Amino acid sequence: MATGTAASKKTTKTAPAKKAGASSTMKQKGYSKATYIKWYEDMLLMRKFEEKCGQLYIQQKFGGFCHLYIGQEAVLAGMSVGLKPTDKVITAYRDHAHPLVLGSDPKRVMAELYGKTTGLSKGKGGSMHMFDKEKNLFGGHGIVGAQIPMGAGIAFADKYRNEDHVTITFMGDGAARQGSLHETFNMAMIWKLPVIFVIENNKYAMGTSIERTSNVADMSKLGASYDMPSFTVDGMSPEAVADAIAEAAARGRKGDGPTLLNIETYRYKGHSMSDPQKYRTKDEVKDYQAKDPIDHVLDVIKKNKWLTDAKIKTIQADVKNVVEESVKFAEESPLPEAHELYEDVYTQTDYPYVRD
Ligand SMILES: Cc1ncc(C[n+]2csc(CCOP(=O)(O)OP(=O)(O)O)c2C)c(N)n1
Ligand SMILES: [Mg+2]
Repeated sequence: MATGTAASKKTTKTAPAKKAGASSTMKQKGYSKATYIKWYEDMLLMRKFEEKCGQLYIQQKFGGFCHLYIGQEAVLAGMSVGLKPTDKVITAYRDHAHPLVLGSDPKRVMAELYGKTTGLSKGKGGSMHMFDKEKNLFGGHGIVGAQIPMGAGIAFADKYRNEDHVTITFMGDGAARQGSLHETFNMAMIWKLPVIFVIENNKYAMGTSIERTSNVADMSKLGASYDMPSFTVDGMSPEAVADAIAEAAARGRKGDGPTLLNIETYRYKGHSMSDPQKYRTKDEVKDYQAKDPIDHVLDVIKKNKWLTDAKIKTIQADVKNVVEESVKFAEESPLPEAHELYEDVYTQTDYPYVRD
């Protein structure tokens, strides 16, 4: 990973509250040809999968909610390099892309959206509840902020068992305003839990901007009163995200405790599928699209002549094919039977309060 072209200079990490373990000048590493190609493939899959989800939702192929990740892909691309596969991931309801980047079968992600038995959560969770135990994905949570204490709990379990894992706990800028964040931050710092709290700061909670809900708009300051190392990261840059997450993970593994990353990103689409987006201008959206992480990564690949145009076209065709196959699989899969409603509810199979 240390070879190849120098990473982009987009990093804007700052340490507003420079405390134990925090460095205000995190160095940006160069990333290899293989990493850039992987980033391109992964981010293209996330983007195309989500575009397809949007189309399918409009066609009423599946119901429930549907929150698309389009625009935020660099956050997960960076994570995939900064963490190990054995590390744990927990997030909110904008969660279709997480299993994709963690290596879950896209067919099972699509089947979950369709509510089919072959889905990641056996069709019982839908869009907001993607879980994959094998890939250490602990959901997919629809209650805003619910995953914040749970992420710390997972990290606590690893610390208690002397396991060398780190838990990354994603939350939105709106979720970061839940009271449980403060209890969690306090305990995570007291116990020096191996957890990375990531605010996926896309500037809005539904239609409400940070400026309308926060007296202090710099969200990295939320860690200050807990002396938690806290940084702001350019979330349109996979390099900056990978650097920040790798450094935070190293801190967690060393026993130095949690890190807060305020990752500044942007969602190009509405909050969910029914959002007229009156709270922002088209120019604001265009400004972020001009910094698109997929375009950036492809640019680096082309400038370094790492892939021929033919090979790039092959990747694009392969991604299209994976998405189409996932739709076919989801459509052809069976719906759950009524009796499945009572299964997987309690881990204790003879739980006394379950009746036929
Ligand atoms: C406890 C709770 N309150 C309110 C809601 C309704 N709600 C769903 S999403 C959302 C906005 C959250 O925004 P943010 O955390 O910034 O995440 P984003 O959608 O931007 O990814 C709200 C208020 C909810 N699901 N749960
Ligand atoms: Mg938000």
